[in-house]
This record gives sequence, structure tokens and C-alpha cells, in this order.
Amino acid sequence: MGDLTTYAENTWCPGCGNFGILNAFKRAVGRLEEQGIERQRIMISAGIGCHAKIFDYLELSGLYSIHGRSMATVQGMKVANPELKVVAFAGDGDAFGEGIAHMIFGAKRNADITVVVHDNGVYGLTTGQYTPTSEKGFRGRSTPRGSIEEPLNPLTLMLEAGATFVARGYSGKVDHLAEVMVDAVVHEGFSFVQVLQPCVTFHDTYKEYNAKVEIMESIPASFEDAVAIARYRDRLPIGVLYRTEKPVYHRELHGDWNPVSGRPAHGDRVERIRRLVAP
Ligand SMILES: Cc1ncc(C[n+]2csc(CCOP(=O)(O)OP(=O)(O)O)c2C)c(N)n1
Ligand code: SF4
Ligand SMILES: [Mg+2]
Repeated sequence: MGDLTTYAENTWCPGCGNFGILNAFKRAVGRLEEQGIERQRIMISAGIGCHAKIFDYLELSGLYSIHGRSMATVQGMKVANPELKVVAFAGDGDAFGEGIAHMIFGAKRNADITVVVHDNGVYGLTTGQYTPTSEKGFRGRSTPRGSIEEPLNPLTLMLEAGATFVARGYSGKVDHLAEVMVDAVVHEGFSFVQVLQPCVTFHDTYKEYNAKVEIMESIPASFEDAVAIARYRDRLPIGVLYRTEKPVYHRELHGDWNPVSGRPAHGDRVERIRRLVAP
């Protein structure tokens, strides 16, 4: 078995936080395989942006989606074949701009998917416009005098929307991030991982993150504690903030039936259709 590396040439800027996310996910897949989740059962998708190139750099099955739609794409994969473990990679613009409805409704219905958001607080691929998570005052191509808007807090938003697993990692803490990713994929239900990811070219946050990031010793005791910790600004705790169990969407929809393996044979389907349309 290879190490998931593909033939694609890597075009991320040297020093980009995306490298840490790629390496963490490769490690996570290795650990998932040790737990009996073979890589053939892991399907991925990505939106459009610098983050999305991760799709090209991972030797895994999946579907390259469009801007803001990777989380909808993997929901479809899961409903079609519940035996799969599905992971959507998204940018902060992707997830909380164009695709915000899919994030909220995926969490609300507790779709059994994992969403990894590469949160660099900027539209990287399109060269530096502000996003929903850019801090007030952020200067970029579309906000040369500084953004005048307050940023969204992805963690509190996902907690309130109903996500059953909410975590934060940092691309500069690769091993910790790999552990968080493993827990997210193993979790049955909507798992959201916000990854703090410096963009060295348009939003270099290494200094701030290295000063503020701290690994949490344990999962906060309650939902309210998770919300309070997610609101910290002077420090940035990383790890699992919240985890709970709730019925998952595909089971509520069709119980234990698997539309792929439980699909009736061609002849049976034709017969059923014939009966349905019979006068
Ligand atoms: C519907 C749609 N709107 C806009 C674009 C143009 N577009 C491509 S990538 C991108 C920004 C990506 O930013 P983000 O999701 O934060 O990813 P990053 O590049 O920072 O990793 C935009 C606006 C598009 N491809 N499709
Ligand atoms: S523009 Fe930013 S996010 Fe995109 S590859 Fe370069 S450093 Fe990474
Ligand atoms: Mg971005």
C-alpha cells in the first residue's frame, strides 16, 4: 500500500498551512486503517480553492466538487452507500460563504459526514479577498482599507446548528490534528473540524497562532462550556470541543437498508415498474 501520494505536482506556496493539513490527513488514514477502516471505504470531496487541491494530492476515491458544494456531495455519497466514510474538504469561503446553507442543514439533520474546513480567513485562490471568517480590519484586495464586518465564529455556528462533533485543530500541530481527524471520521454523525491554517501569501497568521494556540487536556464538560471556549479570542484552544450522540440522517431515512448492496436486480426493478404503471 502506498502512502496516498499521487503523481500531481504540488502548487501550494512554500510554507502554506495546507501542507500540514495534507500530512495530518495522510496520518489519519493510516490510523483509521489500523482500526479496520480500509482506505477503499473512505471517499472524499473538495470545493474550489487552494484547499481543494488536497483532492489531487490524495490517492483516494471521491468526486471533485464545485465551490461550496463538497459537503452536499458527500451527503449524497453517504445516503447512497452508508458503508462509506465520507470526508468533505472545504475552504472558509467555500463553507461559510457560498456553501453556508449546506453546513447548517448538514449539521441540523446530523448527516453522517466529516467536514474539514481549511480556515485561512481569506479567499486564497482568487488572491486575497476577505471571507466570512476574516477579522475586522483585515486588509485585502476587496477591503484595501480594512474589513468593516465582524467575522462569523464557525465553532459556535456549528454548535448551534446541531453538529454532534465539533473540533478545532491547527495546521502547525500535525500530529494533534491527525488525532482530531481520526476521532471526527470515526464519530457517527455530523463532524466538523475547523483547521486554523495560515496563508503565507495573503493572510500570514503563524505568529498569532503560535502564540495563542493551546491543546485542550479534555473535552469541555457541557455544551455551554464548549460555546464559552469557542468564544475565546485571546487564546485559541484546540481539540474536541463537543461530542454527543443523536440519530443520524441516513438511518432515519432508510434504516439499515443499503441502496447499493440492497439494490434489487434489474429484472425485479423492471417488474416493479411494470406493476406500478399497469392500468
Ligand atoms: C460559485 C462560484 N463563485 C465564485 C467562484 C470563484 N472562486 C473560486 S475559488 C474562490 C475562493 C476560495 O476561497 P476559500 O474557499 O476560502 O478557499 P482557499 O482558496 O482560501 O483555500 C472563489 C471565490 C467559483 N469558483 N464559483
Ligand atoms: S495563496 Fe495562501 S492558501 Fe493558497 S497556496 Fe498560497 S499560501 Fe496557501
Ligand atoms: Mg480560504
